[in-house]
Amino acid sequence: MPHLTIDEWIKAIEHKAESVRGVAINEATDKDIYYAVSALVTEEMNKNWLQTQERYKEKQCKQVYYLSMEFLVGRLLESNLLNSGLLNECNEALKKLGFNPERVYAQEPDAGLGNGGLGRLAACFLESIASLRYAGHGCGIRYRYGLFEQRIIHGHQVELPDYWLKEEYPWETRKAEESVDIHFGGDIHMFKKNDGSLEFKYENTDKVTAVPYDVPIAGYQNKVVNSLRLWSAESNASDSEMLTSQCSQYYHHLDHKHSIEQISGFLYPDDSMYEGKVLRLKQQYFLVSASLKSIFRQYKKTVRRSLIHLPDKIVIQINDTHPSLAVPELMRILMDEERFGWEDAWQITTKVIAYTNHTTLSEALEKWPEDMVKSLLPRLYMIIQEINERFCKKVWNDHPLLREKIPELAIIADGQVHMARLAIVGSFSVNGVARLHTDILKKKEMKSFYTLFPERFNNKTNGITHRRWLLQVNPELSSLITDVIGPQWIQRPNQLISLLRYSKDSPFLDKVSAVKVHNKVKLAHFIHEKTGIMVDEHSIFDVQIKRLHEYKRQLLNIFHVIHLYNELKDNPKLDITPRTFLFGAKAAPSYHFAKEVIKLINRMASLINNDPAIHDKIKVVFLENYNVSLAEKIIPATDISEQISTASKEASGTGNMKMMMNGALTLGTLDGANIEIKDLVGDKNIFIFGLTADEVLHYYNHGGYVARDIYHTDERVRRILDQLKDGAFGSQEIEFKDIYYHTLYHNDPYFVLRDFDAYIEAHELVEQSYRDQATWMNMSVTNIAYSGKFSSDRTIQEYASEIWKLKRMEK
Ligand code: 26W
Repeated sequence: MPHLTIDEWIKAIEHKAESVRGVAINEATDKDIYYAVSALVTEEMNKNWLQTQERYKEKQCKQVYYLSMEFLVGRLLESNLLNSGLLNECNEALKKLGFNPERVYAQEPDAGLGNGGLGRLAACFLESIASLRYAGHGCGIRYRYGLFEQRIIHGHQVELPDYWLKEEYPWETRKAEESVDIHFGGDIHMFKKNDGSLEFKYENTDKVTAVPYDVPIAGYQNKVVNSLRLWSAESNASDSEMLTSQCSQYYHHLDHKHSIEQISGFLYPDDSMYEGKVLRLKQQYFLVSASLKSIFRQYKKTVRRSLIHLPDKIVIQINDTHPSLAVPELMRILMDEERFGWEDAWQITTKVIAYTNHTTLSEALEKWPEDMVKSLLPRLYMIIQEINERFCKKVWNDHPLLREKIPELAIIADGQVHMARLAIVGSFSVNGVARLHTDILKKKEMKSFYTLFPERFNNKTNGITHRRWLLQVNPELSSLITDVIGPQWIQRPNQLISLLRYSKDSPFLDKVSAVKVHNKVKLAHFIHEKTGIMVDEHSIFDVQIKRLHEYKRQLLNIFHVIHLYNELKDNPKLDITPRTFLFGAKAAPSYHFAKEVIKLINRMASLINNDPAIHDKIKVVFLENYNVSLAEKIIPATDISEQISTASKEASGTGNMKMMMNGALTLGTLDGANIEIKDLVGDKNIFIFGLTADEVLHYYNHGGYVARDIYHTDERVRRILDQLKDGAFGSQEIEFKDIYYHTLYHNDPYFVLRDFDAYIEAHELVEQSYRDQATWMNMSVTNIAYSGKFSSDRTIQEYASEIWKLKRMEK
């Protein structure tokens, strides 16, 4: 395929449109062409997919399985073409046929099988694993409904179901013959065998069939194709079972079938907020049990050695605690099905499982009620109890100094099963996702565990795939880069550092600047089409795109906008660089405060954008339904990347990396990976403001912060808050008293008021800096040059050599 000429491509597309869609090319719609091209690239990938699997079997190389409740892959056609080396020819052929490639690719629904950072990270990791020729696969759930679709109606968020599987999804292959059965509930019978060992039999369990759907993950032009295996829950009651049942049981059967299918029905829309819903626990066990069974099957088929060698061949990375039932489930399989004793099973388990922590927010920590675990997963509950008892005994005996800490170390405590504790005790590696985050885990959040197991803790700073987030989304910038430093950066992103040589080269800077303007014009058209708002491509595009959460402080951002608006109203002649403030954010459906902030942003947008006194000096745009494909449009057009979380709260952030890589300058706090960005580019090339993590933690520990003091001393702050309370921005039904009371009477837990002054000052510096375009562009290119470190290729290399102990497949 790669050697097809453009004319051959045209023929192939015409042919496929006929064979898979039954249409002649001159009648074909964008959708028809989308399916035709997908079929072509699938054929190419399938050959390599088969060969890759054969090679793994033959070499019996060690493999990593990345278990995750979320894979936010977005659209796949363009990235599959790119990685298969077919993108340029395909684009040319499409144009010759009279199709707009972008419109064809836009026919694909976003696979929104994730909430935010954690899910998108999983997708970036799979791409880098394949591109670096590692044997590694994803295991997740094929939710019928992805994250809700967000509409903004009268300024309010409204959620619609995201039925992304409405039409055929061309990337998945159903593998019914590889289905496995998953058991819930039931009774456990214990037998003593002649040799004295115990045997467990389960009866009356609820059986659910897990059917895998495999999605190919192509490496960048290297013929490697790995798998993402997504499990779908099906009822296995056969028609004959239905037939023999009583009429009265017919509806009961249907009901039962429906409740089983619910297990892979929808993705829980909560990001960083734990909810003790039994269906979510079912989903977690479903993912874990199905994945482990399929891993065992694969191992037995290819390795054919005792399972005692499992850790030499397999490593399982669990993405946060959501799949941490892998620990007791692996123990169960090894003991009850494979007849290992406790000690051996424990040895194997704790050499196979590694755990990544993505948050220290206490409200996100998973704890399941003991009773729920016991009734849904009785055998796992017994195993967790045993793990807990042995662990607590060991602490008591071997670590007298930690005895008093046992209540906060115990896996089962106060009627709950603490999943992070289970994950730490049952794994050989615990990693955080940025340097500061890992330090906080060690020194604070998981201090006692760190004392017990210092060798387990390690940092793996996050990364993003630069092939999607630079090469694919910003082809113009990519070709400028390739023009001056050659194309090696695509496989070795660190080589972007060679751009430093051009960071003062005016002709080059002018071209980079022209590309930014081009991307801003494109985004401006899109904004106009979607919202009717006209924005000026010469204004500063100031962007905050991420889930809406108090700790991410979209509120601080909009307070600054209100402040600017107040200033302009007081002094309409004020000479400022025009600014476009862009927001994209979904709020969890049950998160009241977050929804209030969305309302406020939209309210300010309609007020400011339509106020003639402002003379278009500022515009505010809230783009609805922020998702991967929208991010791909916004990021290349960003000038200022808002990364303004309360220090210590954002574990890493990855949007910060994507925007830096596209030449945006970061306006941020010393939080998450912002710190590592700052260390690389230097203070001159980033706008840092606000409290440090130490200062924030000090306030939490020692008090001393009184939000009302700032309200009384800073009249800018007082004015804004009073405007919210007094209905200055609204009519009767639109008011923002909740924000007012929450901020002042709950003492502003995320330090919005405390950081306000520093934030305003940082914005002033941004505005001045932008006036000097030569310096600005120098800063911008410096950021691109240093962004190579934040490629997920670097992250994956670190996981592979330091945790997984994997070697790259030879070419
Ligand atoms: C149980 C509900 C729930 C769902 C998702 C709790 C917690 C989560 C995730 C941990 C939230 C998440 O996506 N965390 C983000 O992970 C990114 C990838 O490591 C980081 O860059 C972000 O800083 C972190 O917030």
